[in-house]
Amino acid sequence: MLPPSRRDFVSLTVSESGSYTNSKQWRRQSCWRKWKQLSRLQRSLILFTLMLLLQLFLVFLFLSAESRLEAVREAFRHAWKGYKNFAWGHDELKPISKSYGEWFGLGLTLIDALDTMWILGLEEEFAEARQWVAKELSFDKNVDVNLFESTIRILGSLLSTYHLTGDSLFLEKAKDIGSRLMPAFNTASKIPYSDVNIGKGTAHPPQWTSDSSVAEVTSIQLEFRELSRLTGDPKYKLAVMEVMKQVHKLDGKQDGLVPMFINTNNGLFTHQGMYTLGARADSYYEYLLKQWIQGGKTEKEFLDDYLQAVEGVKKNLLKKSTPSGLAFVGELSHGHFSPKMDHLVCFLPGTLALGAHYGLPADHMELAKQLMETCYQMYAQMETGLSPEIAHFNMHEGSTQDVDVKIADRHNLLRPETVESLFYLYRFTKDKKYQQWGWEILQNFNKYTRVPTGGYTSINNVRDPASPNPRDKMESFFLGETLKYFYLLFSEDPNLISLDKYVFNTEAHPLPIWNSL
Ligand code: DMJ
Repeated sequence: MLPPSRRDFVSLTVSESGSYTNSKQWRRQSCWRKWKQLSRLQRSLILFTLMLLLQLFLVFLFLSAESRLEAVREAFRHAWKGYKNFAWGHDELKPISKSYGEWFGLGLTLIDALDTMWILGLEEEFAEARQWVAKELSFDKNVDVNLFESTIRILGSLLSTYHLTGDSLFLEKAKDIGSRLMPAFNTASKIPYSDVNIGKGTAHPPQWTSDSSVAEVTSIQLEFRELSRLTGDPKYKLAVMEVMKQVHKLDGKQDGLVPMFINTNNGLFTHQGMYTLGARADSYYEYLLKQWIQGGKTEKEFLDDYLQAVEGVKKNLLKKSTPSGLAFVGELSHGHFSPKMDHLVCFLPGTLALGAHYGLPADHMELAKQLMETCYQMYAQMETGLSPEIAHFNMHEGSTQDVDVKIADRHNLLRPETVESLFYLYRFTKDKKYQQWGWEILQNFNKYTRVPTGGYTSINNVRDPASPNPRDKMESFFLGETLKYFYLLFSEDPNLISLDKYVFNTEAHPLPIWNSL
């Protein structure tokens, strides 16, 4: 029995509103009293145990983050092993046939992966790749390259690697490829051709058309603008800004949404009336926001066009699926809505979240979260847990599943967009579910696309776990983007490529934000 002065009692106080409010307060006082009744030894023991549990919890968190980071490094090493053994210095690994494929003949995978190796801390692999760049890489070759692909993968990676390492080798190579790509802009309209011969200095459109794709001509700006800043030569920036100036003023947009093609002779949109956030338009929207960020938020036309486009998406392309009500972004063709969404569109949650981080309306973040869930479901609802290239969402009442996949769309090319968006969403919200979703996806890549002798392969059928049917190709963006974004997603360090200092190009190569230097 307690002495009278220490006996527990309940003191009730009436709040201003007249209700009794102190049961919590009472519990707190009672705990405090019990605590004071303990001996010093008992208190020390309890404190010690609590501290121990806290430390164990922190160690557990650290180890689970560390083991996920290590799993990404291991995946990279495995991919690199295949590339090194069977495709060294060539564009792409064919892991099943243990050979390689050429696209431009410029060691595309090796170059695309440079900054990933640096970020993952793979020093040995980086050193041997640097050696190859120093000794073997030559752009003085009679080859046709695609302006957009070589800008985002080669120029982008060289610039990024230069910034991360401070090694002037990469800047010299960036200047070389950058200047060799410039003939693409010698067109009647100044809208660049799709292809350039970097040895001959000639350029041309594809054989079947004089059009270029809108995404391609409007997603080379971050790289060429940065090249001008670094070299002090304005010609690169002027060329790409001219494209943006023209596209900004062009007729044929719908609520800020752009058609998919533009003619290099007259500079007008072609195939008008078709709007998508997928192939051939996707990174136009991404680069509007990112140029505004790169330039220190001063170039208002980019922001205006971006904000208008987001409204355009909401008004024309955003719908909900049945039965689960997943928000998705479809396509519009001459006023007819199609519930088709490319996996490529999954860059959008990340871009919207990045905009919200930079002060754009909070509802962009809400939309980002909804679309993120949808992109995750495009993986989770498949039998392999891997997304198809294209999903069709059901909208009619009574449908029992949200996502349908046409037979021709069942492939997975190891694309990065969903992992990219998961990275942004995790950085900004710290919600662990995004890391967990990414972890599931990485495990499914390991289960269905990893080739035992080295490398990962695209697959033909995400709906058949028993027979996913390998395509025998490892795209360079798997190393350049997908694995890099996995690593950044699992990292708890917000300063590992801080989003206040860097902006990622559309191939995941971080470039500096100018006013943050
Ligand atoms: C990459 O080359 C880039 O991310 C581009 O913007 C879209 N296609 C691939 C990845 O899917």
